[in-house]
Amino acid sequence: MLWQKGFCAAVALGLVTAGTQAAAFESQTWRFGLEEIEGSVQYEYAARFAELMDEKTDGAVSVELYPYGQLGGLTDIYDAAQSGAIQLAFGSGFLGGTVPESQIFSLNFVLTDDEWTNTQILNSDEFLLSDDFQEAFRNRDLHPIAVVPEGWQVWSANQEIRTPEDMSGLAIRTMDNRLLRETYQAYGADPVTVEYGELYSALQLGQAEGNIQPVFAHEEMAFYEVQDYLIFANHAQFIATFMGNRDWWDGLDDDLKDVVHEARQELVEYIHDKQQQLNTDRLETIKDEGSTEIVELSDEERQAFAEKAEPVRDVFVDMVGERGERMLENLLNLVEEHR
Ligand code: 6CS
Repeated sequence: MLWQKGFCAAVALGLVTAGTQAAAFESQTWRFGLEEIEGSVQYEYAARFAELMDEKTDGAVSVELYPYGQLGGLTDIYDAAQSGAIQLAFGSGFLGGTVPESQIFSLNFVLTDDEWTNTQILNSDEFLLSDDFQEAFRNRDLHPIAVVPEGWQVWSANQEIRTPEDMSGLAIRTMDNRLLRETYQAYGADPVTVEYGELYSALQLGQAEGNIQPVFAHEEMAFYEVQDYLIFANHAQFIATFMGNRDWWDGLDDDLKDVVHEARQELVEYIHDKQQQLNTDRLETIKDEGSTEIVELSDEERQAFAEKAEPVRDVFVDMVGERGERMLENLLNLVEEHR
């Protein structure tokens, strides 16, 4: 069953009162590596998580945030989480090399057209707590705690894109995973991989001709300044997984694990509202600046991309095997139930 908005937070708050009354927690510091800079969706999530942990443990648990750049590049963050050098991290597109099954979030035209419905499906017990999803991370020394959609992915380019033909040969930058490269090749593009922190100059110098980000990132990383068009196809949401080091997680007291689960439940609605607000506000900033053309694809135009994206589901299954196949089947069934 999907939650009504407001209901999940209320339930979680009820649990908080019951869950934290008796427990006294040992003083500890958790380091949290982010793939994004201060002011981003991941930063807002982590900052609220830190506040909640502080409140719920009477100050015993302190969460330190390490925004993008402080721990090195993206894969350095995942390495640090796998080794236990940091306890917590976000992982999204670049995580495909570490947790191949996480590329399920890179598939296009799989979820519904409603962001709140998708957020609930991805955080439901049936998906998040399924053995297959949990094992995909746990077999790589990580433990998935929550799934965080950060807004619709939006293309940018120096030309209008309405059809796959318009994308032909475009050196569009994708995050480093095979699924994304296969998807954009299926659209006819010629994808290139660039680290997040090097992307502005790659776009400026023409080494990359197009980009794929949620609006807040196009704005806060200033990518839109070196691209002429923002193109809304609502083909996928940007999705990150909030995860911990597996052995660290397994070593936590059950009371503390319960507190983390209470926090993650409260954060489902909090971050959904926050990401929508950030993406809406930052689109206004881009529009006010006045140098970017906004293009919205019609349902018919989207359909042409959806048809090309469908066979890439088989690539995902070939790449990640039976566990991935079951994960995709599970996700498609949940989407079908809630569409
Ligand atoms: O495109 C990227 O590499 C990055 N974009 C966002 C919005 N978050 C993290 C990710 O690595």
